[in-house]
Amino acid sequence: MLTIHGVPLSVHTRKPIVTAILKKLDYTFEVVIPVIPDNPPANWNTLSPTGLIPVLQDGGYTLPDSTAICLYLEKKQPAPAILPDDAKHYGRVLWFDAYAGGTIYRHVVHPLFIQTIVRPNIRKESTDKALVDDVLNNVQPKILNYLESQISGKFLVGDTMTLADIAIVSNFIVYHYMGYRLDAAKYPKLIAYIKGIAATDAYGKALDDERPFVASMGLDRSFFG
Ligand SMILES: N[C@@H](CCC(=O)N[C@@H](CS)C(=O)NCC(=O)O)C(=O)O
Repeated sequence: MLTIHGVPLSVHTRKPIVTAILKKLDYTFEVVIPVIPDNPPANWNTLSPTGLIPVLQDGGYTLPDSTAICLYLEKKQPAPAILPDDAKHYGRVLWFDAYAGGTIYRHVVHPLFIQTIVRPNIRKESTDKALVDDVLNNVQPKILNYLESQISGKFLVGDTMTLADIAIVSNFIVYHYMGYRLDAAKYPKLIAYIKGIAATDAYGKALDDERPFVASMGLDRSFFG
């Protein structure tokens, strides 16, 4: 049995969850909230060398990092594939996965999450509004324009859901949960794309499963119906 350690809400934890659901792999879930001091289990440093979530356990085998876990699950249960056979498609999927974690999360979703959720709700500190404005006005437009230019159908690469869609959309789930919205006049394809991926069976099930946690955090899931 697979165990995924993390938070249902987390951008990176959602990647192995959607992948496991898509591949019909049974898993159990262990909640670990790294931003809350002393929350991690006693052996957390051994399970997660970075202290970050997610971490997978498969029997005695332990694997951190969302991308490593998704690629492991791809080998364990190849169908349906989240990585294409075609070399160029394969390369593009890995690129979008890297862009999701290294750029969208790191420079947009993570700073917004710290300022919008962690500081006011968990640490009881004030939000740095100038930092939020800088992300929204100066950092995100280049990223959103780029994504808008890359979307030509239901999926980012090829004609089935890949790790690219799983990783990119996971960022925008949290973005919308925090109450931020994309400008429909500027990003119509991106908005339709996010809604389309979120409505697929596997993504929809993952989002349904995280409803109680989202509600308990007082987050806004109105964008997803
Ligand atoms: N490269 C890692 C990044 C994981 C990551 O940044 N996880 C976030 C949650 S989405 C986390 O653990 N944040 C807690 C912290 O920064 O202390 C992966 O893909 O798993």
